Amino acid sequence: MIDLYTWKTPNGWKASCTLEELGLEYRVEPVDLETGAQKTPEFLSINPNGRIPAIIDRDEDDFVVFESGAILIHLAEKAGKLLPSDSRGRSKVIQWLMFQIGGLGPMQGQAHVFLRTFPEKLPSAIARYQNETKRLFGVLDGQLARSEYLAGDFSIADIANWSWARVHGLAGVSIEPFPNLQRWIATLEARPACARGLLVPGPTEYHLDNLKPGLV
Ligand SMILES: N[C@@H](CCC(=O)N[C@@H](CS)C(=O)NCC(=O)O)C(=O)O
Repeated sequence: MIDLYTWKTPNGWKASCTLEELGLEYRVEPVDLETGAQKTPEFLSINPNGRIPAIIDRDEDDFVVFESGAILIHLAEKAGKLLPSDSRGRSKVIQWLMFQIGGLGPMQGQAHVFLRTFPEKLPSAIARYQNETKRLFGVLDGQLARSEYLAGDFSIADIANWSWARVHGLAGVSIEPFPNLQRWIATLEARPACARGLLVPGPTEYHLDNLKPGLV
């Protein structure tokens, strides 16, 4: 049994969609970012970084994992799925997972913040992060022109990047120039397990006219 601490955001969906895809049993502990639940002493004792997601693996002496990439690897290894065991196959998946964690997530997240929630409108900051997000979408599109999924078979790398790319509109970056990215987003949206994961811990309230500061 896994306890999943999460909220309705791309990094949260990475964990919930992975759990659904793997068919692992889990319990949801909502961490309402809008009330600051992620900064309470109780949650900071689970994730000292005060961000979601985090898990507690009850089958492994209550082993705690924070950082979404580490969570996805832990879950994939636990289930023996979505991460190859041979060293090169595994490396390819981890490369594209790191691409999301170190690149797409931070850049797209900042594009969203500077575009929609930052108190000042700074055109140069907005352009910087939107351009970088667009460049990274181009990298994904190029890879997806060569293969159906990012790293061989469907994997945790796909779930991680898709969780962000699907909400490109929040960052104001169009995917219109990227047909392979569009095709792959549609493929993942159609997976029943991914669709279930997107409803954890509840239906999303992401409407472009109803965005709260700093939650991505
Ligand atoms: N590097 C972290 C980033 C986690 C993260 O930024 N989570 C956001 C939600 S998508 C969050 O908890 N934001 C609340 C806050 O910053 O207080 C990971 O990949 O787990």
